Amino acid sequence: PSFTVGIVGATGATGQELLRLLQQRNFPVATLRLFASARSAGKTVEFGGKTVVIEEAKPGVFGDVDVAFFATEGAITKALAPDAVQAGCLVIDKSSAYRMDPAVPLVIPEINPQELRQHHGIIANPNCSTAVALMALWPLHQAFGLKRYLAATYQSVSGTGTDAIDELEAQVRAHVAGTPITKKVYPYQIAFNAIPQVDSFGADGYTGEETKMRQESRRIMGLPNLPVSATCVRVPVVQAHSVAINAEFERPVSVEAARAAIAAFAGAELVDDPANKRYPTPLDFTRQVKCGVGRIRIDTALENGLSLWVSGDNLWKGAALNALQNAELMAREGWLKPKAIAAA
Ligand code: 11C
Repeated sequence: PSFTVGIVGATGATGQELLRLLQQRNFPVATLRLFASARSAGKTVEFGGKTVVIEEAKPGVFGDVDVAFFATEGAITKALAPDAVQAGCLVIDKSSAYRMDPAVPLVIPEINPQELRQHHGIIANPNCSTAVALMALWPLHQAFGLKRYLAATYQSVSGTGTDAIDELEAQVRAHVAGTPITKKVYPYQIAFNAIPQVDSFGADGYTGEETKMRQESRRIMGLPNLPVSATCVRVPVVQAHSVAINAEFERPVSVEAARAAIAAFAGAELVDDPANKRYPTPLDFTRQVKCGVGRIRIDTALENGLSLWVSGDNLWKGAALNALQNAELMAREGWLKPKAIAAA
């Protein structure tokens, strides 16, 4: 079957990648409906040789939509998703709005696909840093039993959105031209810098992003007490996040067995040949389906520990791709049906 597909937040960084992926991966789209803020309504987008006019995202627009990808901030999802669900539309949300709601499955299809069956109209997708980290940690957990992990992220500016990409580029240009550098999106200059703050601070001193990594890792891997401590850092990279991970396991580890586990996992590509300077970088893993894992070595400070590095596209596996993979799996399994067929 083919579907009436909606994208809410069609003009944003994730929405744009979703449009690219829908075409590239041949998702069965019968009709495409694009929604964005009133500001973008009326603009047009080319999709599959047709011109699609962007409509204002507002209640009442989901009547004939089978599946809507929400590529928006949590507040917008919260305001519109209940209306879409009411209209019988499956909501696949990339925001943080429903990730910790026990009634909403939070799914990475390579890890917990079975949970897609237990939805009540909304499927949540993980935070981008969590998704990228778990593409390395899940196969290692399968191999050795994950006990705890520590992480430091190197997050690209596209995680913040298109304004942040523009800000980085403008600051680089100003630097080269010798003109004053201005900032609006981030509290500090991002060009030629690193900012150890992603999202706002909680009472415990951790940022929202760091807390999400802990909570979402636990939920997706089904390890409710897993100790996780992260430091999330914004770096002047446009697309693809990287994470340096130190992980401790229940059972003895070896670099060879870890490499074999990563190489055998569908969500990861092993790039680990230090003698030849081969390891993943964000540029190499921009717009790639898999996340790159390398620099695997025995951790010198942890028991049964591994140190490693992973780079993966925050807008793909961290957002649009994971959302689409969830929809693809549901369509393949017959868990997602066009409304007309479902009603017959
Ligand atoms: C960033 N991870 O890179 C954020 C963006 O919870 O979906 C996405 C926030 C989220 O800034």
